[in-house]
Amino acid sequence: MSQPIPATSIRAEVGRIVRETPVLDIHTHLYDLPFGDLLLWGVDELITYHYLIAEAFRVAPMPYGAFWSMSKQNQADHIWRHLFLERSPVSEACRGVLTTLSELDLDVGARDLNAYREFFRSTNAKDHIDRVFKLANLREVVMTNDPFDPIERPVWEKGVVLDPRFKPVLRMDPLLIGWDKAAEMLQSWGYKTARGLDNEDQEEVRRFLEDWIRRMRPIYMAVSLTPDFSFPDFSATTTLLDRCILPVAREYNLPFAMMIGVKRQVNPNLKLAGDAVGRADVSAVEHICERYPANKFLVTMLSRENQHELCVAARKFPNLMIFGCWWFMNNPSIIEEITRERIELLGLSMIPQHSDARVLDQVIYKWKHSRGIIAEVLADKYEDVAATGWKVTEEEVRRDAALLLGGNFERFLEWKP
Ligand code: FIX
Ligand code: ZN
Repeated sequence: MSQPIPATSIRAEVGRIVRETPVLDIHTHLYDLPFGDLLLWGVDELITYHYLIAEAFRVAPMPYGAFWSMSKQNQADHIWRHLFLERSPVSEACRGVLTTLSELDLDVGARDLNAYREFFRSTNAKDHIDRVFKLANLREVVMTNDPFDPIERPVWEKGVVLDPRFKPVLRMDPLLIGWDKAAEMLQSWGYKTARGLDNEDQEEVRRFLEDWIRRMRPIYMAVSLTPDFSFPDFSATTTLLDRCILPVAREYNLPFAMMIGVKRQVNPNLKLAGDAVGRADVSAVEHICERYPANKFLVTMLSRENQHELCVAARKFPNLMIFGCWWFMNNPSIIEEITRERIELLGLSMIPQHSDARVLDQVIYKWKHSRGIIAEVLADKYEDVAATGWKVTEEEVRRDAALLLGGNFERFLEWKP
C-alpha cells in the first residue's frame, strides 16, 4: 500500500487527482469532423445555446419569428446584450460561457464579444478539437447519432472514418416515439414495414437496427422518453422494445440507454429550447430491468424528484447503470445533491456525469464545473472514512476517480450479464 494521504491534505489531493483524471464523456451531441456543419463550435454557438435562448426570452421577449429569422451572429448579439451586459451573467449557462472563454485564455473582463469572435476566426475546427480535448482533459466523447436525421444519415451511408476519440451511439427516438411515421420512413428506405407492427414488421425493424449497427458500430443504443413512459403496456413502444430493440441489444451485447422525463415541445415556438420536464415512474425502469436480466440499461432521469428512487432501483439491479445529471439537473446545487445521494447509496458503482455538450467548447466548462463538485463530494467521503482510521492513499483515489470518470462505463460495456 502506498503512503496514506494526511487527513489535512485529502481535499487538496482529491481535487488535484480528479482534475488530472481524463474523462470519457458518455453522452454529448458533438460530432466528429466528417459530419461538417453538424459539429458546432465557437463563441456565437456558445451564446446561442438553447439553454440561453430560453433565458433570453424571459428577459427580452420578442416575436418568436423575429428571433429565428435573425442571423446566428445577431442572435448572439441580442443574447449577449440582454443576459451578459444588461444584467449579470449568473445563471449556470451564462457562467459556462465565461468559464469557457477564460479557460481559452480570453479576457473575460473586457466583455469584448468581437475580440472573442476574432480568436475563433483565427483557428480551425481540427486544431480546436485538440485544444478543447486538452483543456477539458477529455479522452473520448460519445456522440448521439440519429439514422432518421436527413443531414446525418447520408454521412454514414457514404461511409465515414472516425477519429477514435469520437464514439457513435445509435439513437432511435423517432422509431420509439411515433411508430406510424417511423414505419413509413423505414418503408421509404426499403424495409417492408406497416403500421400493424406484426411479426413481419418486427423482423424488418430488427433488420433495420442490425444494418445500422453494422454501419455505425455504436457503443450503445439510446432513446429519450416522456414522463409517462410505462412498461410493459399495450403500446407500440412496448412491442418495439420487447420484440426488436432488446433482442438486438442482447445479441450485440449493447447497453440500451433510456433518458426519461422530457416533455417535448411544451413551447414549440422556442424550438430546441421548448422542452420541459416531468416526474416519471421509476417502476417502468424496475420492470424492464427485472424482465430482461440479459440486457444492460443505462438510465438517467430528468426530474429531481426521481433521483432517489432511481438510486434505490440501481441497488436492486446490476444490469442498471445510472448516469449523469441530465440537462435541468446539470446545475451545481443539484449535481452536488445527486452525487452525494448516489455515492451514499451506491458507492462508486455509477457514472456521476456526462456533459450533454452541443457545442464543442462547452465540454470545457461542463467538466470544469462538474469535476470541482465531484471532487468536493468525494473529499467529504474520504475524510469521513479517514476519521475511522481507514487509510486513504493517492493510488486508490486515482483508481476511484478513473472508475467514476470513465472506467465504470467501459466495464459496463464489456460486461456480459
Ligand atoms: O434528448 C437529449 O439527448 C437531450 O439531452 C437534448 O435533446 C437536449 O436538447 C439537450 O441539449 C440537453 O442538454
Ligand atoms: Zn442529450
